[in-house]
Amino acid sequence: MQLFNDFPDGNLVIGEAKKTVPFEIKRVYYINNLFNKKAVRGHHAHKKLDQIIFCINGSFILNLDDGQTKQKVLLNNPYQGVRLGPLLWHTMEKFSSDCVILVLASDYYEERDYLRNYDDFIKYLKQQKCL
Ligand code: T46
Repeated sequence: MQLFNDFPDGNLVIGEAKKTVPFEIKRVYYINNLFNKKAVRGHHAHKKLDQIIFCINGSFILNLDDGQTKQKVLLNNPYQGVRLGPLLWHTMEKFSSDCVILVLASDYYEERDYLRNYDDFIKYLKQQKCL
């Protein structure tokens, strides 16, 4: 992403498909109204979908798991996204009440691309010879 830092008149952040964003963007979605302090979203992995996830306001914790290694990432910088590639089990939690999440996705919504059960995720990794 490209940042034009025009402070005090505001910042401009730009992403261009296949330039600063490493794939063709077919879908954009955002998540807000994250007032429930106990909310945990995600609990899934994608088979093929590539995504970049940004916290464009506030903060939250992104938990990543590739079946072998677990990682916790604090997202609190609107200028730095995290690549959320395929076959990464992820959950999102500890949202600040002003949190706004923006996601750039490489494909249209397709429920068949989701692995929403952790055991199925591990089985799928083994089938794909990733484990
Ligand atoms: C992801 C994380 C970061 C649609 O119908 N179209 C869409 O484009 C999306 C994103 C969702 N939905 C439906 C599917 C569910 O019935 O909206 C409902 C809530 O989706 P979900 O529970 O998957 O929401 P999150 O926040 O757990 O996950 C979302 C994305 O779905 C997922 O791809 O990687 O954000």
